[in-house]
Amino acid sequence: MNLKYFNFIKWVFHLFFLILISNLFKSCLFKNEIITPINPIPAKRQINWQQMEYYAFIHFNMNTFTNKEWGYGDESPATFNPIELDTDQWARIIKEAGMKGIILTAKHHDGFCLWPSIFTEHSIKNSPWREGKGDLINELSLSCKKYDLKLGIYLSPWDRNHDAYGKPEYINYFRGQLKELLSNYGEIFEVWFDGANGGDGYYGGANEIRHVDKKTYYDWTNTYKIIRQLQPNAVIFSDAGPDIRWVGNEKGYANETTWSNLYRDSVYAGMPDFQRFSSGQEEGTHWIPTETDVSIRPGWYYHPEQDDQVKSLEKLIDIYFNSVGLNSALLLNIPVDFRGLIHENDALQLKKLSNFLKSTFSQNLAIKSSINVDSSKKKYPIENVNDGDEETFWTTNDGIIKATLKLSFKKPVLANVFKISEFIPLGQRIKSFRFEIKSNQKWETIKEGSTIGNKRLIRFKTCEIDAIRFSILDSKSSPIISELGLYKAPDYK
Ligand code: FUL
Repeated sequence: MNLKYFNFIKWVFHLFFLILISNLFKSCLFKNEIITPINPIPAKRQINWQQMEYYAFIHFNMNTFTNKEWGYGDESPATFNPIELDTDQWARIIKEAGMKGIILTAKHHDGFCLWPSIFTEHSIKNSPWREGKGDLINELSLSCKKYDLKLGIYLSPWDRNHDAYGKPEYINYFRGQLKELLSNYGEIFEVWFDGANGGDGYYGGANEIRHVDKKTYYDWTNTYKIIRQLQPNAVIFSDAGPDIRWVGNEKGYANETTWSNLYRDSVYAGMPDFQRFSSGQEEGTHWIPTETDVSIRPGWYYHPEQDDQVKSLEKLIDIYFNSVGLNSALLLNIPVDFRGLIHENDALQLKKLSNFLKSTFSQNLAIKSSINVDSSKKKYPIENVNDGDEETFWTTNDGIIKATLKLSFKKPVLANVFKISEFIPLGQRIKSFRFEIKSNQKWETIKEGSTIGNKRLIRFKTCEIDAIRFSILDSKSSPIISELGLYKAPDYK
C-alpha cells in the first residue's frame, strides 16, 4: 500500500474516532436534558384539533322546517326549502366570531341528506331548493375555504328513514355515505358521531321500534379505518372517542378535573351512565380529550319561538371559561333558521362574545413581570413560559414534581384573568395546584385546583397585582409548562 493512501485511511479513521468520542461526551453532558413523555400522548391530528379551541356546530336540516328536534324519518323532501340560504353569511359571521371551523349536520336522525347522495332518494336532490340541483355540503366547503375555516361533518349513525336500519345492510349504506362525504368536499377536520342510536322510526314504512346493540352493531373499528384512509388528519368524535370524547353534558361545562386520559375500552358511544367518565381517568391508557357541545339557544335546531332565548353574553363568557378554560374545546351550536341564514339575534351575541374575548386576550400583562422558580432543567428555563411561543416550555429537574412559579411586578398591574398551559405533546401531568395573588402587600389564595392540561383559565375579582404565586403541588412526573398569561377582561355587566 502506498504511504499516501495509508495516511489518508489513518486520517479518516481518526476523524471517525473523534466524532464518536464527541457524541458520547455530548450525550453524557445532556443526559439530564432528555425528557421522557408520560403516556398517553396526543397524535399530531389531536394536537392540531386542540389548538382550534372554539368552533361552530350548525344544526340545520329537515327539523328546521318541521320545527322539531328529532324528525321521525317520514318527512317529505319537498318540505326542505331555504329560500335565502347563504353559506357565505354563516362563514363570515363565524369567522368574525373568532371561531376556527364549522361542523354541519349533513344527516341527522331523520336520515335526510344535505348532499345528493347516490345511495338514497331521501335528500336535497328531491327538494325544491336550487330545483333539486343543490349540494349544501359543497356550498359550505367553498364558503369555509373563502373564509379560512375548517369543515367538519356530523353524520348520524341512527337513521329513522332507512328501511334497513338495524340490519347488517344498513352498515354498508352508512359507510357508503361516509365515503361520499370524505371524498368529495376537500379536507375534513372532524367527523362527529352521535350517541343517540335506535328507537322508533319510519324505517321505510315499517313504523316500528328498532333496537341495536350499541357496542357491536356499527363495527366501529372498520368504519374508523375508512376515515383514517380517506382523511388521515381528521379527528373522530363520539361519546367515547377514539380521538375526542363527549364532555358528558350539553350545558357547556367541562369538569373541574379534566384528564385527557381515558381507559378507552371501558366506554362506548351511547352507553347509559356516560357522565361518570366526564373527568377522564388519571391513569387512562389513551389520549382522548373532551369536546364541550352546547347550543346558543335552548334547542339544537331553530325554533322561531326561541328567538328571544339566545344565551346572554354573561352566560356565553361563563361557558367559554368553563370549556376552553378547563382543558376542553368549545363546540358552540348556532341553529340556522328556515331562511337558511344565521338569525340576527344569534349573530349579535356571537359578536359580543368575540369583542369580549379579543379585548381580554389582546394584551398579556405577564410579560411585564420578572419570573422565577425553584427548579429548572438547564435547557428549559422559566423564561420559556413567558415568551409567547407555545412550542417552548419550562420543566423541573428530574425527580422534582413540585414547584412554585413566582411573577413579580415592579409596578402593580390591574388584572382579573390568569392562564396556564401544560405542554401536552409530552403528556398531561399536573394533578394539583394553588394560585395566589399579592395585592396591597397581602397574599391571598384565589384557587386550589386539580388538572390543567391544554389550558386552565382562572377568573378573579379585578385587583392591582404586585405578585403572583402558582404552586404545582403534585404531578405525575416533572411538570412541563408551555405558556402562562395575565389579562384584564373588560366589564360586561
Ligand atoms: C344529541 C342529538 O340527539 C341531538 O339532536 C343533537 O344532535 C346533539 C348534538 O346530540 O345526541
